[in-house]
Amino acid sequence: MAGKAADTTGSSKNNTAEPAAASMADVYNGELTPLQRHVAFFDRNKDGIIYPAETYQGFRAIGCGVALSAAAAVFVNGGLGPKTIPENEKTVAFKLPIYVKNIHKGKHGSDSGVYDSNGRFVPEKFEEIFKKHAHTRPDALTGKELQEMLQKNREPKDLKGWLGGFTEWKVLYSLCKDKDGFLHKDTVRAVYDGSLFERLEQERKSKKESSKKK
Ligand SMILES: [Ca+2]
Repeated sequence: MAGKAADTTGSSKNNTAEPAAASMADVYNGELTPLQRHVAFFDRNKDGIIYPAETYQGFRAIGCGVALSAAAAVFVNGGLGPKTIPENEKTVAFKLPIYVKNIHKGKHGSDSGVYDSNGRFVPEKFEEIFKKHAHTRPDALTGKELQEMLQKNREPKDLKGWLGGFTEWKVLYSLCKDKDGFLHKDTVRAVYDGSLFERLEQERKSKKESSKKK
């Protein structure tokens, strides 16, 4: 009895190679979340992955010193990177890549909640920062008020997340405060929508250009 072995194994031979690594840049084909836009600045070659060298270049481009930029590259990529690696993505861990696509997975605790867990902007939370902490003027924070906010946001036992937020805000404050020591609301808003870094880089470039001409 030669039972007819039905060929049920749908052996669909797929000879086309999987489009693996190249697809990381696809993140830029769709609409970015505000959180993705915020970090995309640091993806200097727009391949969808931020390597430490790019973080370094990005920090330098907005006006941070060599030491801070180098430290940022190690700590930001070391801290965030591993959380953003896509499943079944083979990666060389010591290269500390950050995947723009998955940046929302790298969100740390003790933050202001202005980005939700999907990386979207939450206007109410943004307003809350200034309602709660801007005592001197409604549309800006002093260094002291910033400090107060950071203390309030701190979740117990979350030193790492808190340190991350602390550093981000301190860097922002030192780069962007006005001559009277105020960090303005529209500046902070521009951090969250991702436009501030590009603006800072442009400003620095044009400053350099004008000093060359002299
Ligand atoms: Ca890149």
